[in-house]
Amino acid sequence: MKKHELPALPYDYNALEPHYDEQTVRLHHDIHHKGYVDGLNKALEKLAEARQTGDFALIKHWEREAAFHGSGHYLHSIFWTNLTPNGGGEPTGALAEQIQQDFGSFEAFKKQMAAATVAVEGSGWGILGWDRTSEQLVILQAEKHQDLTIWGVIPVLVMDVWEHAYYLKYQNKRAAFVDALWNIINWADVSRRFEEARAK
Ligand code: MN3
Repeated sequence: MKKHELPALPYDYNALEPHYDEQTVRLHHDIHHKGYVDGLNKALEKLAEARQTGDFALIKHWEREAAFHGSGHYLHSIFWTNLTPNGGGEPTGALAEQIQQDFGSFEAFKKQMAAATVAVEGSGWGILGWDRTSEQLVILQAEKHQDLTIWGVIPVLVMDVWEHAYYLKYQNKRAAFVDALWNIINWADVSRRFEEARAK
């Protein structure tokens, strides 16, 4: 069976300073993200075992574990590449045009994205995604990693607001962390994900 692996960071642990501090990035990637990869592999192993033995007594538990850890792993994999030391500013090209069309302006999009992300109840994410059904960009909140999704939406820009993502440096100031993220957004990556999502 195929094993999921923790992807390496595409930059050094301290590359996103001062907006995102080295200690948090190190813990976030090496401990938290790795935990989701390990949790997903374990859940998939247990489901394979259940198929072999025919004992599905714990099916709800392992399906839930697979959804939780799998969504955690996938969203973190997008999160790291959504960021870059040379980031910030505004997107260009097709993504910029689509944001203009679907949100009115980049400023209006940014305000809604930040407000939605800051207001996530408990642990979760702000997500900009491509909705293949309506063929437009939408902003979602995800509680934990997997709740409140719209099936068919492909995430292109994700903002992690679990406390582990910012607490060492920003304590309870989630809005300040979201504010800082805009300085390190990798719009080239977001644009690439958008173009790929739209082409599918
Ligand atoms: Mn996280």
